[in-house]
Amino acid sequence: MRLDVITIFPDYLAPLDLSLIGKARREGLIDLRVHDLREHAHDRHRTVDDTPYGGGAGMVMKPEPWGEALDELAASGAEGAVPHLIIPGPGGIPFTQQTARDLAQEPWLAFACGRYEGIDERVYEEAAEGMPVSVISLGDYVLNGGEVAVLAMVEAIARLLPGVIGNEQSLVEESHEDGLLEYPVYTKPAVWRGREVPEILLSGNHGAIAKWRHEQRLQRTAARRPDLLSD
Ligand code: JCK
Repeated sequence: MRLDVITIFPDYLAPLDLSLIGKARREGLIDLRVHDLREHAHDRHRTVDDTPYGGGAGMVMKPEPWGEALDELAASGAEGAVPHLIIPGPGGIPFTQQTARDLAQEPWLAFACGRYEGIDERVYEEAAEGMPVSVISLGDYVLNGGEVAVLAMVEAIARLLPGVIGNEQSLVEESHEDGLLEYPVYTKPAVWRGREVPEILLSGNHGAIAKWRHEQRLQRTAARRPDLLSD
């Protein structure tokens, strides 16, 4: 999968060099390219923002650098190919595991990271004439820009790609998704600071362990996420 990220803070994406995503990049499983929007701002101060028409607080990202950056991006692929453009925004549709699964099927994704109060609306309109565009929110809280959302979305998507996670069994277990939270997990030592691992897990009785884990998941979901049990 090819992934492009356009941002005024390329260094914000540095964590994507690390861990399993970094390894997948080095192995060529994902082709992730980060671009500096300011390379498309051509005035002396490489300006990317301006005051909002109609007034109001803060600044808005100017359309021209975005237009040039997206034109160049679309022209960089194979003949006729365009990316699915994801624009993180607090007013987008919610990003869920299903969104990650859907986007993991795409050959080419691009992420446009806004800052300030967001991007001039005409950029969305024009981009949508040449490529699929989705405005997606990481969740119901306010961030300062799209970069942190892109880190989360890229990690959630990339780990679903073949070969990115070493332990394929982890994904197999996840795919048995039934909308419940996970059961608690334990490792050695069997007693730590006087706290014992639940005896059932040491019993070797796999049927009883599966039953206990399911009960734990139900209890946990009722306590922490009752909304998931409503139906
Ligand atoms: C992209 C700029 C900052 C801050 C205006 C918003 C009422 C607009 C996001 N889950 C998420 N939260 N925040 C973002 C996100 C924030 C961004 C940008 C994504 C670009 N900002 C900003 C405040 C406002 N208020 C609520 C008015 C933008 C995602 N994904």
